[in-house]
Amino acid sequence: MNNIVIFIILALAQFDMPIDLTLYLVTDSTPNVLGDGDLLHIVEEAVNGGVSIVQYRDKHAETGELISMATKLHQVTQRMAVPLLINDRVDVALAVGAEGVHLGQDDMPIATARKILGKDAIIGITATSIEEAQAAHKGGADYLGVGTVFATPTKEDTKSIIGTAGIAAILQAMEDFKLPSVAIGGINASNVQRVLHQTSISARHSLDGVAVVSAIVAAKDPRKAASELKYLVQNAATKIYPAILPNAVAVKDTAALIQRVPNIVKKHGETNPLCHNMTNLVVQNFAANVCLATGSSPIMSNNGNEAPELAKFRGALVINMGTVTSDSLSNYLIAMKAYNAALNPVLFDPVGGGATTIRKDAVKNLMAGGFFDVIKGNEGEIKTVFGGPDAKQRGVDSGPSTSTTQEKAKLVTELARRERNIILMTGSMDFLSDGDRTLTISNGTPLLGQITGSGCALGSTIASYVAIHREDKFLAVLAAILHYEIAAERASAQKTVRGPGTFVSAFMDELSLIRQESMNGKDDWCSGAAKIEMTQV
Ligand code: 3NM
Repeated sequence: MNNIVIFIILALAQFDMPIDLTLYLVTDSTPNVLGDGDLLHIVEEAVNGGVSIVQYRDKHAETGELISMATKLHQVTQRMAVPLLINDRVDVALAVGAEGVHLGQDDMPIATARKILGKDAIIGITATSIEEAQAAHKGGADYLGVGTVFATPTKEDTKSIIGTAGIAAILQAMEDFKLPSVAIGGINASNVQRVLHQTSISARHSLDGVAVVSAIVAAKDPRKAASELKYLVQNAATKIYPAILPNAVAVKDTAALIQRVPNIVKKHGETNPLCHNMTNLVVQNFAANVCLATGSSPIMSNNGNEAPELAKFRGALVINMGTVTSDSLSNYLIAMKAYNAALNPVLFDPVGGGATTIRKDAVKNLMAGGFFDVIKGNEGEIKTVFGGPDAKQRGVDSGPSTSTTQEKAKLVTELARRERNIILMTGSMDFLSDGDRTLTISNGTPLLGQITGSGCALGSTIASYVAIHREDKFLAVLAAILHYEIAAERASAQKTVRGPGTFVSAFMDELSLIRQESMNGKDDWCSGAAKIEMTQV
């Protein structure tokens, strides 16, 4: 057999295999993305770097031009044994013998395209909603392009930005008839692993890959960009921001959880982690003192540009939206990216998140801009993060609750499952969930509600605990809460405490004493006082 025949057999065999969506390149010939680059060369480099499937997308070229470029691209992709799909144009795909097409919701119906292209052609469909995804499956699509994940300058007329939560909802709805799926919109090397983590409902229901335009086409070195993205996609399977490490056991028994807490408090005191606070002006002093008393090393810096350097330490970042200003958001985003990239934990306290349009938008932008290991807030704030009709809030306080215990437990559990992180909803009873375990915690004292910043300083305490106990972040958060709330109980029980003023100083002392007791191997401060209960959702 000569080489050409061997090559054709290999190429045909390749397309009988399941479609490999790991790294899906969509081309763009507009000056904003392609610049003065040579598309043919870029595609060749990208495939060499690891792109597994290519879609030729050009919304402006005339038919003749499309056929000419598609023919050249097809020669490249055939040589490299990856499929070439044509965006929208079934006629062009047919003319050049491409392996298939990618169709939008307003393009030719799948059945018609199938009739024209035949049963072996690859037909992909763009889906923005569960309904569109289900219709595509019914119509016989071979894969889905789901999005738009994040707003992107590459395509400004997208139907809707659905975020990682929207992608996860589509994947979940397709549970029974899994169609290979790839996400698109604003994906690049800095967020691809988070996208894969947050959309992966389970091993069975996760994305098969990601589709990118500018992250490769506009890259200085498309081969390097593709190879880096491929590596990140393939290694995201190890779950980059897990709530619990694979070798750790998710302890569910409350007595066993309580038993583990003093040791974690000890470890926290011994490790003295950095706690980087981007917090509001009202609580900076109080939060810094709480950090010192509990055993972390505080830095209060709202300048995002300091974060890349600070993120090199194995500490944690707190983003507390308490006094959000016009330039806060960009600083938060820079800092969050730095901590995400260093795989150090980030805690989000969406203070007053539902109170104004500016804060609601800030919550949305931050949720799209990075990964939060822990989101902590009162009921109003957690409802804002969850979204939907209940997301209203007056001021920064939660206001009277209208939800039952079961409803609150369900809210935190669903949000933790959706965001694939830890959710803490504070109140007279706290609700803590990692999506698998949901606890209520009834420690604390009403005096905590009479001093400013007690919730914010709890956020700082939690963040530094997560930094030192990454193997089970849920347990780390529980340890921080118990340290904090039992200290408050002990302070409030003292004879010298007559109100909020004397409470603050006694509270600082008790935070420090509990740390010292734990470092001396004592655990009775916790075992006799912790009031936690596991809730079934
Ligand atoms: N389709 P980038 S978003 C081609 O949502 C395309 O269906 C989208 O470009 C959709 O990777 C998009 O540069 C552009 O953000 C994606």
